[in-house]
Amino acid sequence: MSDIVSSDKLRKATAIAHPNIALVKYWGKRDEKLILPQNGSISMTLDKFSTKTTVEFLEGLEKDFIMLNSDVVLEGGVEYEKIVRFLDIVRLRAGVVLKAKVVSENDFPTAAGLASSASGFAALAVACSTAVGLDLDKKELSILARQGSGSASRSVYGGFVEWYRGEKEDGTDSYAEQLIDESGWGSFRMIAVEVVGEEKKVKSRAGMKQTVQTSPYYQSWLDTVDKDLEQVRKGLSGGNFKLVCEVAEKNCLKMHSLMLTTKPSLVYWNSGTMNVIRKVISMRDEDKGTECYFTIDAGHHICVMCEGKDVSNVQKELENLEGVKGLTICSPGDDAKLVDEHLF
Ligand code: 2P0
Repeated sequence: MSDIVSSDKLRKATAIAHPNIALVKYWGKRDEKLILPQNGSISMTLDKFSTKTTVEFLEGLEKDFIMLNSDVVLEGGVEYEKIVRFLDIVRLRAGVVLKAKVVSENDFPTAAGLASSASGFAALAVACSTAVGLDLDKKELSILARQGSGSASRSVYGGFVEWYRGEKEDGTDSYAEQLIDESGWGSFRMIAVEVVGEEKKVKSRAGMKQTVQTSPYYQSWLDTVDKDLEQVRKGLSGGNFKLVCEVAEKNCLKMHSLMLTTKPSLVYWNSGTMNVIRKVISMRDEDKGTECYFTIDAGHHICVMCEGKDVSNVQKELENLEGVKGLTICSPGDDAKLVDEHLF
């Protein structure tokens, strides 16, 4: 696809996007290059964290200049190449050859266990497409963000979001759409629990590839995930907290079963993660128990879902657990959007 733009459309642009946590997970690709998933997924966008990114395509730059978090200038390596590859997709589409200056800041530490690639590539897609003079709608932005990182396709939207698997080989039907906006279920809380421990050794991209190739349970995952999506969609549209979270927790456990049965095994949890899991289950199972559930991505950190009325109770139980470093209470966040204040 090519939408050649004239050079007077070039401008400096800045965007903000929030990370998301999946209720039904994405784990495995059917196309590595276009980043097409093996299955659809549903997530909640988190209000408390964000990535802000400024992009400008400039004369006189010999290579793309990329700076992250105020002081890290990427000079090469995997992260640099990932971003340059993404800029190349945008340049090709716009018919622009100029190199870009990209400055990006997260207001959350990578150690908080949230995938910065989701908010990172969603913010980059919005800022970069605007800076180069492309006028993309939300669907096109989601498709573009997806090509940076799969989960970024969902962070284009706020609230609760579904990313479709799609069937086409060119990926034009694999994009995200909003199911409910951020005000549609304002009492839903996702408590991001930071757990003490070392950074993960196997990143999601490599891990999910190994799983597709080696886990004997991968076909069972694919056979059951559509039912999970249907149930979560039903729970979200009917405001059924228990249904959404029961399915989300089971879906997370299924994904971790895939990880455990990957060769070599992907064991992301540690003792702190287990302490939170056990506490959530025991709080729920007590007489007049608190309605709370967990979900975990590819790491040792964990998120706990509850309703606004139960937050202080859940917080009290979790904050002093061994291995827990900190809690951030998140509500549904909003769409990725342009802002006026630039980073340079
Ligand atoms: C998700 N994760 O649905 C799942 C659950 C982690 C566990 O999406 O290779 O950084 O860039 O498409 O999006 C993390 O994977 O991977 C992820 P790429 P991404 O949120």
